[in-house]
Amino acid sequence: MADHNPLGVMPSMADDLARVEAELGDAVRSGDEYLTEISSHLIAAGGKRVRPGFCIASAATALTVDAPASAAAVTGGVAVELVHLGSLYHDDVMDEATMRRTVESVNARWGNLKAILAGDFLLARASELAAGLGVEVAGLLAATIGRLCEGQVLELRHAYDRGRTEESYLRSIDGKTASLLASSCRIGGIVADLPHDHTDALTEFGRSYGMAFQLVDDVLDLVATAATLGKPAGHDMEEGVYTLPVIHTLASGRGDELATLLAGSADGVGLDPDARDKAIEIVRDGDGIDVTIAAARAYADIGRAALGRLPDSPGVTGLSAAADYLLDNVEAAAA
Ligand code: GRG
Repeated sequence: MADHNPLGVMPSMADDLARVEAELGDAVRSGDEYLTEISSHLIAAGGKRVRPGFCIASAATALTVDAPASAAAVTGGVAVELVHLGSLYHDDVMDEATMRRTVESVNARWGNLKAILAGDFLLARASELAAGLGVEVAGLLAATIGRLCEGQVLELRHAYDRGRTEESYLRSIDGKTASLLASSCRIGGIVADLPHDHTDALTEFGRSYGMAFQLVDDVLDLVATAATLGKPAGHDMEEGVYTLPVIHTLASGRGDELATLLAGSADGVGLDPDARDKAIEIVRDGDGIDVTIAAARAYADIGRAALGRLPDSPGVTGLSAAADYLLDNVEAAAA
């Protein structure tokens, strides 16, 4: 795990995540070498491994001292990362993305059909691993894949919709992002055989953190530099995905001005770079960014309160540090 990763406060985490890497490689090995190559592409490209880290840290809340993760916690982490990867493969096909994790996207390299099939293969391998962890984990992971689809379909239904509501936006990010972080924590709790109230508290932490995570991601899309993002700022607006800062600005005094700019874009056409930069300027000038960071902070607070229902442990310290880091990072970027 990279040095800046807050779960690094847990001494055993680096070794645990090295085990996750090895198991990820094993999980995507197929009898067909070509499929193995396509399915390994984004694993080799890196990624923060937040979801396996959360699964392992959640399982570690069962212990008061630092210790290597159990085999089941590592396998749970691999299963949730494989679902995340499968969703990235499919998401990049939908967005016609050319880059992911700083490398060429799978669809750009091998085409949409193979990217979809390799994404399916990743989900299949995730399901197989989850089944090995028991019926409850298998059922939970399957339900979570369904939640990702629901969140994504809701987002697609409101593409280019200048009347997209905050409620609809929050429901979408709950499904497409928060549900998998919630399940990553819950699976850690289940495999560690934690009492139900502890598993529920971890699930609530994961969901709240996931909401904050997506809100932060959506702010960064508007305030970070193109170099940091690996794509121009304002990409979501270009794609017709109107996130909370934009929804808030559309309802403000400069809403009509922004709506007129956005009306120049339509599915398949997009905003031209001048209109995009002007739209970013309008959103940054208003308080939509601050309102969104405040919403992220409120979710992080709910998550930390949920952790407060657990006894102190290295796992709780790691998860809490992750919530602090998320907010510190976006506040610095938006300053
Ligand atoms: C087939 C499971 C499946 C889903 C289909 C495509 C889709 C429905 C859902 C899209 C879900 C999606 C891509 C949500 C965005 C989540 C998100 C914030 C991704 C970025 O996560 P990071 O920052 O990425 O953890 P790394 O690369 O670090 O892992």
